[in-house]
Amino acid sequence: MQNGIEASYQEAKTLYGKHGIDVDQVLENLAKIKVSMHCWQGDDVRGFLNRDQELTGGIAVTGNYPGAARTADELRQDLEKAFSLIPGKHKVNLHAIYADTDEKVDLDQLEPKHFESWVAWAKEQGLGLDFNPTCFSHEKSADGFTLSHADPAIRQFWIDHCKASRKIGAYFGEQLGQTCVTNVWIPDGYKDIPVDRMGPRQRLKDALDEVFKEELNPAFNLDAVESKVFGLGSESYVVGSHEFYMGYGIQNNKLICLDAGHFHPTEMISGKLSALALFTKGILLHVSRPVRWDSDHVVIMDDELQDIARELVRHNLLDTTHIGLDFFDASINRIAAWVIGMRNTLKALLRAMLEPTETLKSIELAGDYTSRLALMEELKSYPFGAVWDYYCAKQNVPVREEWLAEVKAYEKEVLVKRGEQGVVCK
Ligand code: RNT
Ligand code: ZN
Repeated sequence: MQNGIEASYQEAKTLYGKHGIDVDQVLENLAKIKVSMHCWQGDDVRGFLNRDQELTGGIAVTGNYPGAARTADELRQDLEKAFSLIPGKHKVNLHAIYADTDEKVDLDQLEPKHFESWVAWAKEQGLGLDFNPTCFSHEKSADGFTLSHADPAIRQFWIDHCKASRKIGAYFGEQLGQTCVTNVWIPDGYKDIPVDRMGPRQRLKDALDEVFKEELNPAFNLDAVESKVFGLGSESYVVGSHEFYMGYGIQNNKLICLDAGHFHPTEMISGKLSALALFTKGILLHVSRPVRWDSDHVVIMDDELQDIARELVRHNLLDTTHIGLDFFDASINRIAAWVIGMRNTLKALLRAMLEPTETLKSIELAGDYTSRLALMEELKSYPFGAVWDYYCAKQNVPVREEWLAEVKAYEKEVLVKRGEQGVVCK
């Protein structure tokens, strides 16, 4: 271990120890947390199934940084690079369009066999997998509707796709011995003020009932539903709103997915966790960063990220919460984007775990709000960085910004040698 890291760690341990925190134990607990890293940051949500389709559904990737992965092998290589710079063992979150096959197959016909290479790779790397049906970037979603489409044939296509996706999720879970979360998000909505707000919601409810009809082993697959309240092209009305999915999820025992970017600009998901947790069997998080809108910027160590982490730790929600990332920035090195988002998420969890929760709670209960504020503010400058550095060193990943040099070297050796985006080299 580098000079100074161990010594700083020991000093930090003494300081936290005064508040009764066992820092070694904290690091053991941190190592058990898996964060699901979203594959789609690696290639701007293009996937491999129908790469000629433009990205639709109101999700937009801006930027043209060189080196986006064009094949499953390239994406896996990039994911491996990123994971080598992130402490811990984690999961990869796949979308249906990332099927790795030479077969010409449409979304409603997908099967586990189209993902065999991902499973083999995940086994070899010791990773878990999560999954998502891709209800966008397809000719059948061109008018902005999928599971709530008024045309029964189109609706059926998306129902079949979501059913197929759950089976792929269960296959991941069974093969890897780790539960897969299959998350349904659809873009359905209207740009302008609708007349009938209920019809599409009734159709979505019925379609979901159909999708989830088949019971799957919850040890292998858990279903989640993701809401939003507005989007590009669905500014006036979103079928799968927060209330819709909160109702559906609670009534049907589904995980409710909260995406940090899917609410009104000052509405924070951290504040929702303690309420939702009392009524749901679990929560899926899409940790993201909205800048003025649902812009999906790279996750940084901002107040909301720390509040999310604090809520999970203070209320013991880590066992029932599935933490995933969801952002896409093509204006910077895509591997750096992953590493920054993952390291920040883990670092925020560590900071939260280094808080003297019980002391703070008892001060609050005693009504001593002066001490509560004073302590919470002082704790902000406690040396969590020394603990984080030690953790990275112990986990054999680069300490502090040392990882950046590795990303730059990889960019030079691998990424810039890739051709223009869109040129697929098999
Ligand atoms: C879109 C949702 C959704 C997607 C991914 C690609 O607003 O956040 O989770 O970002 O499925
Ligand atoms: Zn999301």
